[in-house]
Amino acid sequence: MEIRGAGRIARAAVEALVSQADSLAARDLPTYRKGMEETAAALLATRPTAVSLPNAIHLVLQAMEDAATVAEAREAVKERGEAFLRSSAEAVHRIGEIGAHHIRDGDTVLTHCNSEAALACILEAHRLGREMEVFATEVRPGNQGLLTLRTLSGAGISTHYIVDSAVRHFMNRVDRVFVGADAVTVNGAVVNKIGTSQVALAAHEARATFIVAAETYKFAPRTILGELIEIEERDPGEVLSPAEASSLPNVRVHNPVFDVTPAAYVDLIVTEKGAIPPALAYLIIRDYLGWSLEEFHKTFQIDHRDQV
Ligand code: RI2
Repeated sequence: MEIRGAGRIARAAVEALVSQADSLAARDLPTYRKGMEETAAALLATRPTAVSLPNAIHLVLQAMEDAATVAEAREAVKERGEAFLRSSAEAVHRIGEIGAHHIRDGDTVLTHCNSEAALACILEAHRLGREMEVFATEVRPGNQGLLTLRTLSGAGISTHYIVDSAVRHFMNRVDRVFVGADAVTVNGAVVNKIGTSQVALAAHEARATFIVAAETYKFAPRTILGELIEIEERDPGEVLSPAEASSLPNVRVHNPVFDVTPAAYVDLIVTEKGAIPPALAYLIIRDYLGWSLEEFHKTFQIDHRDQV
């Protein structure tokens, strides 16, 4: 929880890989590869939901594939890692530029949680001189809404702070909802901070446009195979203090930190490659992440009959 936001999590993991690539001592290439893979496994185990993490790690480790020596592998990982860090920052910038087109002068925008990509759209619209008001939610139990408030207030944007359960109450005043994503599945469903799906339902009912800002590496290739995104459950103590909980022996506290918004409630996904309807998620996975169903079959030697 020290590092918030799916994009920042991926960048922190890549920075760790680059640093490990530099310092890992190994006599031969297989030992070096094994050491890097162990590092990757440790990083992957930190957060189960944000698919930006495995996507970024996979991309960087793949760079070692053609290396013939330890020195070549080390250089390749560093180069690929640094390229990822640059392109990831550029992606957020580009998403901001594209997303800002969807905010009109006079709009009221609502955002939930603290997404760098979603905020980039709001900040860019503000920079372009669009008059707007923003509603930002509290985001129980982690209170990431406070981070959002600091960014918005710091930029001089007029902001209303509301508890999560007040979203529907205010939704009739909202024109656009902007949220980020921890993962986007092949069918365009969006996995994001808990409460996002309720925001989407309220937006749908009130006919407010629901826009997701997500870099292409937030799209989840393995969902092509029907794999589900694991929803992280965090410590119940974040919701109810252990002292309170111990006085309530018949109560079980649940703390899922992400939820799934079906594609039907998503109007647009703004990526650095352009804004797409959720139905085009497969194209992002195939064309920008390089994974197609055919590739999965080749890589994992999956028999078509097993897919039925
Ligand atoms: P960016 C965050 O989750 C929030 O769910 C946010 O909407 C999403 O990541 C995307 O954030 P967490 O990883 O990558 O902080 O756009 O739990 O910053």
